Amino acid sequence: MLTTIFYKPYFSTTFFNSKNLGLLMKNQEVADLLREIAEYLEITDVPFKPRAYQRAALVIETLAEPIEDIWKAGKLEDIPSVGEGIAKKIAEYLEKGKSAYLKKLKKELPIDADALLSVGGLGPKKVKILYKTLNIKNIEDLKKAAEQKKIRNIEGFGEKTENTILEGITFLQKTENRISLGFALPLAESLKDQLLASKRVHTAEIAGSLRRSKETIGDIDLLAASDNPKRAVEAFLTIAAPKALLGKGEKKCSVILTSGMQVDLRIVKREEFGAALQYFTGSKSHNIALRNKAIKKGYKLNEYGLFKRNKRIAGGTEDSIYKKLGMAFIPPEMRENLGEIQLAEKGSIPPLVKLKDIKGDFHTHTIYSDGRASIEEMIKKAESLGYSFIGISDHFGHLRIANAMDEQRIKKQWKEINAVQKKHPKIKIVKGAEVNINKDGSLDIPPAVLRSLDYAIISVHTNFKMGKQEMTKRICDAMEHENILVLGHPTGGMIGERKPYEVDFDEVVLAAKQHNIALEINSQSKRMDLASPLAKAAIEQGCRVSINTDAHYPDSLEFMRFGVGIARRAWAGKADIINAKELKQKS
Ligand code: DGT
Ligand code: CA
Ligand code: CA
Ligand code: ZN
Repeated sequence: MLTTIFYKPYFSTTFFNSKNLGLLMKNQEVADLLREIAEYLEITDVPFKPRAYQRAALVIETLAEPIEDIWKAGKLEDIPSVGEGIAKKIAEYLEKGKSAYLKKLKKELPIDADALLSVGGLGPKKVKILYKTLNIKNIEDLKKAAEQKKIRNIEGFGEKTENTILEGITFLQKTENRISLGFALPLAESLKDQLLASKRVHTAEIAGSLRRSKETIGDIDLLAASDNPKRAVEAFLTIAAPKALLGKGEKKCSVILTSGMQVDLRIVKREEFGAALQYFTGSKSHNIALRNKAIKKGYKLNEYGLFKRNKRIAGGTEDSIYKKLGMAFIPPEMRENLGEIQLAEKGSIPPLVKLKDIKGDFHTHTIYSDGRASIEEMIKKAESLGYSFIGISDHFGHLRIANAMDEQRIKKQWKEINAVQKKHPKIKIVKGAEVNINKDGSLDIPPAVLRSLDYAIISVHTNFKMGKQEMTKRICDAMEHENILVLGHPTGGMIGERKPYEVDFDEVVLAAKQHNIALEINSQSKRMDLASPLAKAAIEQGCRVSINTDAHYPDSLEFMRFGVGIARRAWAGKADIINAKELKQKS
């Protein structure tokens, strides 16, 4: 299972640049194909090969060039980690749109490997046993067998595993249709930009949970103002090229994109735009509370405006509505009916952290561990973002799959950092490491090396399955060590893939506060960890937060904005975020 942890989350933002939105789709398709092949090989117990396929998938998904171009130039084998065998399979897929090899693997092992492996607690070995003993081929079979208490009787499974499987299925069904903010936002922005460029609308805006920066999105809501709604809808349908049309009216439509994401578009009149934006931004409970405030004042509030008797008194802008209701403007991220309306009435909405407040990133990887770029490439990108510092935190220790560094390699890395630092004097490079928290709460790093770092990020990458108490003790014990700046991805969840491990979060917050360790908001698309409710709770307890990208590729440093959105949902101000301050000299 480790493989999925390290290879799945690193998604290049280049994939979603509007100019190559379509072109790089194939790269993702090919990466998905190779991963699926890897899964079948892993279940069939083929040695080494699965890892090779996974490596190739990771490389291809972050390529900035369309894979078809590379194939046409006959250069597939020039791609790092792509050998002759894998190149042949890619070529076949690009030529025919399918893979005979995968078909053969599926024939030999007729199960839905992808789905079964995404259930928490199930690895390749267990999937194989379940197939051999109970003929379990898909999630339905699995659920039925678990409910009928058949799984507990298989050797090596037991009642606990059976329950874990059932919980895993419930989790998947609850989350499978929600998409990470990190995937949905660039796509929605591209659609919005193209709609604006079509000149069929005056204005367009992203609404719904996406505008509120929620970590996962049910569907994309787009809103536009136009005098000719019918033509605006037609323009949108041409741009979106959906694979399915769920509904279409004079002023709206609802579609499913080829990526599977749902988009709702509504077209309104210019003078209604602010009211519609307010309404369709939600949240629903914020809107209900706001509508009640309006009623108390003798007004009526709906998606067309704020009305006194039947006269519209506000609605062109959101600002005008909040103002007429006697409130300060409420940032979309705060609109969850958690007390923000009362604050707005008192005029005391706190100033929230902004992307431009961010001075640097503490969590990044380079080719010294499992990153894809050199130290200098990462530094150059950080400089282009205007950062005053950047922390390099390659994995250290025994995590083989993450290509973790040992003492010799980290010393070599420091030399290179010193050299790069000389070439780039304007940005301060800090020497960090990401250290695995061992099962017993010790750290996978010799104390002397830990002390010689500028800082360490500690995180859980192994042994996710343990009791709540045990996990809490493990993490709190680990925080006792010196020189720790950040607890990385504190809950360990992966959106749509793995639920968070069990831990007493209040205890973690207390320990972090006591040792002056910041909790991370990891902005990697698959992680978004901490999510906003926990980040908010931590900040309320006086705990500090570090918003990091966990970038394994230069462009991934741009994931920072997702984390900032989550921090804003947590009502974070600049002072709550350790990387919204200049670096302190190490004492
Ligand atoms: P999602 O898509 O599940 O991540 O969450 P939202 O918040 O984007 O929800 P969605 O797409 O169903 O609706 C978009 C917004 O439209 C929602 O935030 C508030 C507004 N809205 C939708 N249905 C209702 C409703 O029945 N009453 C009120 N007051 N507002 C609604
Ligand atoms: Ca939505
Ligand atoms: Ca919607
Ligand atoms: Zn990392």
